[in-house]
Amino acid sequence: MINNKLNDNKKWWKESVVYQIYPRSFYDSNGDGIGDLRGIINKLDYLVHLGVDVLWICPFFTSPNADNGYDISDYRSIAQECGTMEDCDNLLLRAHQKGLKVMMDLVVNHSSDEHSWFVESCSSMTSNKRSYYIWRDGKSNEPPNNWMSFFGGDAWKYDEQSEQYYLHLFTEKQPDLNWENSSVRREVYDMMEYWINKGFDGFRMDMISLISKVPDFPDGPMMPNGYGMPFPYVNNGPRVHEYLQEMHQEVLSKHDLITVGETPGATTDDAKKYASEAGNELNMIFQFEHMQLDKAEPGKPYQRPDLIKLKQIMNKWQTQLHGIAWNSLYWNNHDQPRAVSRFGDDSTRKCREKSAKMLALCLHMMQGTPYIYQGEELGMTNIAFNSIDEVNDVEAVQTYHSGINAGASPEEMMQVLYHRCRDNSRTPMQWDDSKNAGFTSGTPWLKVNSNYTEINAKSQMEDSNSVLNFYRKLICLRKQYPVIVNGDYQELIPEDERLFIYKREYEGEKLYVICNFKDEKVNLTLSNDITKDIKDPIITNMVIPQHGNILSLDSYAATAYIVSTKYD
Ligand code: ISL
Ligand code: CA
Repeated sequence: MINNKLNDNKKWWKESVVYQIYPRSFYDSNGDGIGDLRGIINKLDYLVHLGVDVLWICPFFTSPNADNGYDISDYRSIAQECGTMEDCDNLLLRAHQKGLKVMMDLVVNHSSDEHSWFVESCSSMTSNKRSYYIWRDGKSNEPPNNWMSFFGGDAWKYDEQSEQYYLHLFTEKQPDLNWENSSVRREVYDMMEYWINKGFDGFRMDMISLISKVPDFPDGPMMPNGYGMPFPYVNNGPRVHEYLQEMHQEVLSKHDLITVGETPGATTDDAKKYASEAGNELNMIFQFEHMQLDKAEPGKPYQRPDLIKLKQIMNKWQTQLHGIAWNSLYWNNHDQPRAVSRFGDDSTRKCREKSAKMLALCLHMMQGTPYIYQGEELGMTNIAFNSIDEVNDVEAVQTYHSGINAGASPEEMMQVLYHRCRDNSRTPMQWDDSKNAGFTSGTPWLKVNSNYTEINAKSQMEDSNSVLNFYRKLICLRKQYPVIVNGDYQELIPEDERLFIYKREYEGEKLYVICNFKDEKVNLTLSNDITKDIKDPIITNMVIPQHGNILSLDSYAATAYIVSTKYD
């Protein structure tokens, strides 16, 4: 009998794999050293070959680039270095012709200070744009409260002319929009419609959990550096769900879109509100818990993510959201270090390739929509910059200087950045082994990782055992086996410090996933039931010898089995 409830919940974005593009670093079509929209068009066949369904393209709108496009000065025009509106139309047309959907980045917690709204807002206290932003009086020559911006320093900037302060949770060139003002919300919804009409199929919503602030702006909990933390008063604020429900009613519900909200600090309970199956806000969110497991502090050895904790987090999200809300699955993005350098092992070529595949398998077999960040499918790694002069990332530069001011040495701070810097994932895409990894014929805006002669798309296309081809296979499997999309989730041996093993089940199909996260051989003794179930793996990153009930798992071994009991 067909289960109507499950059928109702069948959605294309649940069955899709998303590929994230950081346009500046993807492919440069005109030799100015900066990736652009035509560059993406040039590489569409690569993406089709990989098998992904949806592209998420980071911001390419007009911007002074204080934060690489996350500071937008005109929401309806294309940044000159990225191309033209015609390029954008062509990109949508070509992508759609090839069966790809395209989602854009919606950056509306803040705009650029060079946006005409902000310029007008500053121009006079009586301008009708004044309340598009968050202006407050100071307290006896001090800012309105003790908040620190997420990138360091005051979260308030003084404006001499009006003698008031404006709020900026990120850099001072990113003033926060005032969502309390219904005209601001209307502007945002109209702008979304504008891009939907052009053909965009969805939105990744930047820092969307920050759009509603506690109205009286209380001081935040004190941090050792003397600033207060704004987070408790700005994240998941009092009206955030009201706003998103309004956005849903006004815009999202009228179209068949994919939506994902960036929501740092979200718990599974928050996710059930933002991304409930009932569907009156978003399709899914990016949670951050697994991004907080490692620690890089000046002068201290780097602390890798702990597998037990990682498993607990994944387990929690997999089980608690099942049937209630939808997960997004990711190991990295343009703000995070490279997955293989952080959760895997990039110390040798062999370890890198094995562990990159292991991570891919572990994530892609879970329930949720997987996101691949450009270059992850090649096993691209972190980069060791020689000095801060080579770093572009505004957050990293601030971190570096505040570390130095607090007494750390440049070497210690560069070590911290080696593990944390957002530029780790922003180095140019490694297409081939020619100069600049084939990314540009000019001078790349950010240094290319010198390992491109060994890690690049061209050589991996030709090698059936490559990380790239492993990703292709994983994507194919998702289309083949409904258990991957729909199955429930149960973790096996949660107390094991080396292995991550889980089982999923759906309508007579069972899926077993076995991953060795460690650089050591592990003999795994299986129960009789499981031994009976597993025969030929549907995918594996190496040959895994089996003797009776024992699987010999070499370092970073990863394998998955599907058993169908449908016809038993
Ligand atoms: O991921 C982080 C740690 O390195 C965060 O500080 C990150 O910057 C934060 O998650 C915000 O992300 C988003 O909004 C920022 C922008 O700089 C990021 O690139 C974007 O993804 C402000 O728009
Ligand atoms: Ca260019």
